[in-house]
Amino acid sequence: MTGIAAKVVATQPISGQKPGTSGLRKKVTVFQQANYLENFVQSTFDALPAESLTGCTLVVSGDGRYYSKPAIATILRMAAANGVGKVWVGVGGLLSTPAVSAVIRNRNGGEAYGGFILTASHNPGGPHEDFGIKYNCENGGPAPEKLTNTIYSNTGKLSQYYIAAEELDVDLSKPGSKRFLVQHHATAKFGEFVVQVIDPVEDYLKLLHKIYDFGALRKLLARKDFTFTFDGMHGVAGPYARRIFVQELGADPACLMNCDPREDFGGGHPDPNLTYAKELVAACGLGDHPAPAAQLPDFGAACDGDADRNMILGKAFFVTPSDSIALIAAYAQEAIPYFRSGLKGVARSMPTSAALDRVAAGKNMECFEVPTGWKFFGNLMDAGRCSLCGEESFGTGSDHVREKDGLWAVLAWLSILADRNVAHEELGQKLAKLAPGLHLPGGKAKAASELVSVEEIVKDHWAKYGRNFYTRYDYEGVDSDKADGVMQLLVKKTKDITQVKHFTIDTADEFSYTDPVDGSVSAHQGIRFLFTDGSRVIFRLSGTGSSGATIRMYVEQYVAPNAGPERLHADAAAALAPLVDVALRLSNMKHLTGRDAPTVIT
Ligand code: VG1
Ligand code: CO
Repeated sequence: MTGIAAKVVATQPISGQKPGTSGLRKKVTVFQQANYLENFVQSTFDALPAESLTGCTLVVSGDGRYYSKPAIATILRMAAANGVGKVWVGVGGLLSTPAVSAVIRNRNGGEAYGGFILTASHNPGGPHEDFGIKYNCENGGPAPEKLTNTIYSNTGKLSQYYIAAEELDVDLSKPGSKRFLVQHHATAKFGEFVVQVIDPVEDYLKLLHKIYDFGALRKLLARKDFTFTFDGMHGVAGPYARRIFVQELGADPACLMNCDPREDFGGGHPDPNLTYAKELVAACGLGDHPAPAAQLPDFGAACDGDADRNMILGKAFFVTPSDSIALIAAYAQEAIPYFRSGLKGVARSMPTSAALDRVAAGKNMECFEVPTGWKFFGNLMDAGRCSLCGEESFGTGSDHVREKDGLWAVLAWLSILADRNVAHEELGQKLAKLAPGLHLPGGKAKAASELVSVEEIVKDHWAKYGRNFYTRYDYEGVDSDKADGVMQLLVKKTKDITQVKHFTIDTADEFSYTDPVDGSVSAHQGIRFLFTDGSRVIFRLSGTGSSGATIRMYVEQYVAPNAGPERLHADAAAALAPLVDVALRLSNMKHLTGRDAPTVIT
């Protein structure tokens, strides 16, 4: 084998390469600028200890969006010249974000040292849309702020990068292994560099088998009266959905929509929410053009571009992500074998509703409140203090990996449905024998064989814990100066306002988080107004956009179980209208941004 030399390329710092909430995200055209990707990758390698990097195994893959293939080719060449020993790449360059986490943690007994995930997640893809890159560590989770800060500081002083002098000819279309002899820039010695193309689903599926009762899920999907629809939004979730739902659980392939990954996500915005997952939303009987009632599936779900987010729907019924994590926490121990011995604790991001806190209090568990972004959950999970985490932004997950996990969440919900329905049927049969004429709980005369729906399960939860009405308004593409103006005004108001209409402020501040495990402090994590009746209004600027600013406004109001069904089941928009008005007044949103309405409401 003839060796490939390492080339030293002179470069200059490029400004603006600061990783945001979840990696560096920019327009593809920005990533295509000379040295843009190379500078960031070299800055990452330089931030890692040389002794760990040399000879290590890394994972490099992503959601398959436009520009992934050239980026993978470049990263492979740079990894080789930087002394990495082996890289695992998913077939087609595809691995979902949670699957990367699973591969880093578990493949070959946790051989990998880390990985690059190539995705801009829920942002659109294509030549004029977004690309992104994120580094994950040995625990399978996103690099903590300490590391991303070092990477960023490296980008500001970089003068050269190292790359194999030739293209490495690798066939990504099927599993296989290829060896190269590449010069390591630091030692000038030639060493082996292996690229192994792996099945993207295998390691992840193995893990899911340890978590869920596939037999019980198969039974649920086999019921004639249970129908289900999954929307892959043309992201990387598709191949996972096909393998898990169809091959493993026996679902009809017709249940799957948009499950072939495309570089531009079919021109859509691969964000599973009521605005962007239009097709699924309509199929489930919601939105502007709902399908006729008779055709609605009992359960609908979608994932985002990199399959770490999820949306859960019932028949014409939307489960808010904040409720979703609370319900999973409530049912985990009885419905999911992985949690049989109980939960170690739970955590949510600050803007996520406090529905989870109520379950935690009921079960006497620790409940942590962290800043927005999954990287803040990692320490808690590594320290064994937290089993389940959730974000209001359609992110749900557990300590099985260190990323949020869309398909995991869908299986969690199917497990809850399976559990409730088995319990319902058994109870119904017992009752029929012992006391014919008596009805099953729930206040309805329901036959033992009749399906317990998503809506009933959520309403039962509200009846027990109360309901946290919740909404988020996004103002996308706002001029950055105007957005800063809104935030400055709000910071000022935290200090000098105590009353807005009939809402009295209990606490108003900028959220600052001290990590209970390593003591690190993350300040300026959003502006909070907490009212005396338990309702909250929160504002923060998005850290995942690629241009302009996005203001997020989060509004939450709690209604206790004893308020009765009429108030508990009220329309969310109507119930929250007075508080939304308070939030708009506080921020002077219309005047300062010139926006009459948000671009997205979830
Ligand atoms: C958003 C969400 C946040 C989530 C992040 C990454 O960040 O609010 O909860 O962790 O996206 O999700 P921001 O800073 O734009 O509000 V994903 O699916 O992009 O990895
Ligand atoms: Co995502």
